Amino acid sequence: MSLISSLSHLEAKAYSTTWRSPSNIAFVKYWGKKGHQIPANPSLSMTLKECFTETKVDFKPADALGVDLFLEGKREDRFALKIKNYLETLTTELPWLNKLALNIETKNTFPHGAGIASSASGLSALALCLTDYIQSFSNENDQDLFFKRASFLSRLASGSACRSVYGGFTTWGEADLAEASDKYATPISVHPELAHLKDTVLVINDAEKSVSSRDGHTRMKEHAFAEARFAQAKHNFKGMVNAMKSGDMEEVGMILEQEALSLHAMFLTSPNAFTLFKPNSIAAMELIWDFRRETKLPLYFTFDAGPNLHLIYPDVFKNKIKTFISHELAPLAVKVIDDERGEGPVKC
Ligand code: 2P0
Repeated sequence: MSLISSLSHLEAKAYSTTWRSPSNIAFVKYWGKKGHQIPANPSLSMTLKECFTETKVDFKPADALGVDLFLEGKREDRFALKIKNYLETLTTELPWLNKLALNIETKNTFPHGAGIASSASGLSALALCLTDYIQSFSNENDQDLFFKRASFLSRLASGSACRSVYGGFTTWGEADLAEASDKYATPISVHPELAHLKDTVLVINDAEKSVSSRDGHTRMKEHAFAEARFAQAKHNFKGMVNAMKSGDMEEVGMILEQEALSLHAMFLTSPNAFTLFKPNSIAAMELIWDFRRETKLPLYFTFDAGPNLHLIYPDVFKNKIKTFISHELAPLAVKVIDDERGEGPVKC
C-alpha cells in the first residue's frame, strides 16, 4: 500500500513550515535492500535527543520543480540536486510537485563526520515538511496517518530516516510484530528500566567516509555471507525486541555489539573489501570489554557505518561510566558528544 497514492489531486500552493528531526542509532542494523528502499531485514533503533536537524521549507508555485538548498546558510548545490532527484521520484503519485519551487534552509546541531547520521535527521526533517504541506492542503487531521506518511516519505529518501519520525525506540521492516512494515517505521514500547538509555558518541575520526552507505548496501547484493547476515539480523531483531521489553540490559548489550561487529565484518568480507575502523576504534572496544569484565557495569558499544563508537548505557549508571569515558576513552577520540534517548521530531 502506498501512503501517498490518494494525494494526486492536490495543487501547488505557497506554504512555509519548519521541523526539527533527530538522528537515530540502530541497535539492529539495516544493511542490504530488496528492490526500491525495502530492507532485507528488520531493524530497531533509538532516536536521539540533542543531535537533530532543523529544516525550513518555503514552497512556492513555479513552472517546474526546483530546489535551492542552504546548509548552515551556505548554498549546497550537490544536496539540492539529491533532493530534487528524490522529489522527482515522487511526481508520478504527486504530480503537483512538478509545479513547486522549494527553498530549503537547514542546519544540524552536530558536526559533519561525527558518526551521527545526518541523512536520517536531515531527510526525515524534509519529509516532515513535505507531509505538513500535504496535511495542510488535504483536509486530513489524522496524527497517526501524518507520522506514518512522514515515515513512508522519509524511507524513500533514505532508509534509516524513516525510524527518526518517532521518539524512543522504533522498528522498521516486516517482522512478527503487530504493525511491523517494510514501508514505514513503528514505535515500540520498552521496559521502564531501559527507557532512559544514554548514548555518548566517541568521535575517533571525523574525516569523510571512504565508502558511502548507498554503496555499502549495494555491495551486499554480491556478498558471500548476505543470506547468513540477513538470517542473523532477523534472529537478533527478535532477541533485541524481547530483551528491550523484558528489561534485560545484558542481552541488549550482547546483541548490540554483535550487530555492530557483524556490520563491520560485512565490510571486511565484501567483494571490494574495505574497513571503516581506525586503530583507536579497536583500542576503545578492548578498553570497554576490560572495563565490563572488571566492574560488571552495563556499558556497551555500537558503531554506525564509520569508525566512531556510540557508547550505550542506562542513565542510572552514568556517574561511574562517565568517569571511565572521560579518563580512559576520551583520549582516543577527537571529540565526545553526549546524547541520549529523545522524544522525536517537533514542529517549530
Ligand atoms: C542503520 N545504516 O540501520 C544502518 C547501520 C548504517 C549502518 O542505514 O541507501 O543512509 O539512504 O537507504 O539509511 C545507513 O544507510 O541508506 C544505514 P539509504 P542509509 O542505520
